[in-house]
Amino acid sequence: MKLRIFGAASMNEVMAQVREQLGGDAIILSTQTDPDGHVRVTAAAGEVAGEVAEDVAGAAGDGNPVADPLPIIRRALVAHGVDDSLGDILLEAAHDHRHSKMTCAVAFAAALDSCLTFAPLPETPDRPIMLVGPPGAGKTVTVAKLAARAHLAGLSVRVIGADTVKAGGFAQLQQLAEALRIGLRKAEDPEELRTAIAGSNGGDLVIVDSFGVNPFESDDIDRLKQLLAVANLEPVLVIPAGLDTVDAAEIATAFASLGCHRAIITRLDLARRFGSLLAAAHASRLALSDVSVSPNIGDGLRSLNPVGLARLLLPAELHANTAPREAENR
Ligand SMILES: Nc1nc2c(ncn2[C@@H]2O[C@H](COP(=O)(O)OP(=O)(O)OP(=O)(O)O)[C@@H](O)[C@H]2O)c(=O)[nH]1
Ligand SMILES: [Mg+2]
Repeated sequence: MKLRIFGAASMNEVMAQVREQLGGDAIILSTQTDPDGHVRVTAAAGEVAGEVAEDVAGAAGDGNPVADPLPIIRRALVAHGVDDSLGDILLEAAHDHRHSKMTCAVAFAAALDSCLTFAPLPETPDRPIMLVGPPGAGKTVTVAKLAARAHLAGLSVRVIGADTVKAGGFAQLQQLAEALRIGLRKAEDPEELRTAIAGSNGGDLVIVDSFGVNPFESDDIDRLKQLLAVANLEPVLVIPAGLDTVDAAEIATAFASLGCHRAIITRLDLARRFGSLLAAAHASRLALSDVSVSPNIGDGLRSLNPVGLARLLLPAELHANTAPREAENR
């Protein structure tokens, strides 16, 4: 999703720019006419659909437009333990994006959008995905959630358990696979993984569960590299909220150097400060993908977008008629 601000001498001209650059389905968040007649429009890219569009519409209606959202955003950043250097970058971006008739959530979302990347997992990725991450991050539960989500959407799902380290790791997946009648295979080593992936051709979604990796241990990294080398896989980092900010940034950066482009954040329900999430995404340049807010497989995952993240970070009282947990769940 992209939030963009357009400006021109007339509304017609500005809307032509919006249509040209964001397409006919663009969502208009706010319009403003300056005293000199110059028109400014804030719009979100048209392909945002469903819950993202609801988020955008909701945030545009969150509270009243504030004359200066920066003090509120600054307080939120401090409360979440965002360090000064990243805080300054976000505040500067918010400063560039603010204008009247914009609610605090939308101004903050625009700043987050310009400093971080958001890329939800596609429903049917063009290559198998392998969830990777530190021990206990929530990889296996997230594999189960992704598989359940795809299965419920009527897609064909193949799961491959390649965690040969944790006793009971495969049994965890087996229970789910049996309940949903999802195809599950075990891969004890890289060669078996290669065979399992080759045998999964034709599935809409192929997901591999991997073992916990300490990214600061060269043996762990070598073993993960061997798994990643067997096929054209997309490794997706699974990292929990609530870590120390610097640790989270270093862990995410280490996994980015192993080929990850996206991160799924788990245990959002167990954390109250999300500075580490911002630090990890900014330092590693990983795109924020989905978030997990519960250990229950049925509770699934929610894709994260700039507006959802802004609402998560801002004080709940700014979300008129929106309970804090609901805001986080979007
Ligand atoms: N509260 C909460 N708990 C979670 C969430 N995701 C996972 N968990 C719990 O975190 C623990 C570890 O989850 P796993 O999926 O086994 O983690 P893993 O990364 O596969 O662990 P290893 O295979 O040992 O590396 C379990 O108790 C899960 O129920 C979440 O979003 N919220
Ligand atoms: Mg596991």
